[in-house]
Amino acid sequence: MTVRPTSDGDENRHPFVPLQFAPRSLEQSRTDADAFYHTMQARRTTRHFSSRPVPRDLIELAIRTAGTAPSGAHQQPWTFVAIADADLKGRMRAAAEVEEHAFYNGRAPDEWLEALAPLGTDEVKTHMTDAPWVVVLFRQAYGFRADGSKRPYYYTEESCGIAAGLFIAAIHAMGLVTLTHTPSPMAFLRELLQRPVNEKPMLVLPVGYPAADARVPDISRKSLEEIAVFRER
Ligand code: IYR
Repeated sequence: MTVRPTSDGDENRHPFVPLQFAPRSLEQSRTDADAFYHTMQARRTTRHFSSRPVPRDLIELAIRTAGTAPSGAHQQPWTFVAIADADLKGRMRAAAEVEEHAFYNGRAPDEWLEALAPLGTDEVKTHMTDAPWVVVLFRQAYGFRADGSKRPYYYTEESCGIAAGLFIAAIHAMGLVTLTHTPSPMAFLRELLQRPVNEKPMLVLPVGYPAADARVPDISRKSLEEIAVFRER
């Protein structure tokens, strides 16, 4: 395929530069893909964190990695707030536990609680105070123009979902653990963390080392046959 020459006069377009692409053999691709798959297959979500500190530069790297995600119109509609302040983590935990208490005691439909029962989740959020870092992903539902009016952002949920996945992969690849926690509702996070009105809290990600006695449910992942359909002719 040949590349269409870019027309002059399209002043809004970014300049285009050659793609940096390092070709590799099929054999190398298979080796690399297999290694990455095995790395990711070993990832587990745990609710049991050690208080062992994690230096800030590792959290910065995970956020930089998340920030490589593709996004609608390249608007990069995410803000990661990384909290190590024990007092603030304590206030976040207390507020989350208020909401979660209501969730587990009447707000959630029975069918939802039945779906969660095998995983042993509950309203006690020790991970919010045990983990040395709690990272909150805020989705920028829209932006602002220079005159302060609202500017639409596109596919912000998809974009932030992809960024969250890359963050989780980066944390795992550096030998740390994280948990995707979704206090419901979580609007209290915007107030506690003093974020602007266009930022909607989306995910709470405690990050750290697992506790020495960390446990995980004995569950398996769906097979390739269960999650994929190929149509080759
Ligand atoms: N938000 C609650 C409940 C919860 C919901 C689902 I779906 C989970 O997979 C796990 C928990 C909580 O964070 O405990």
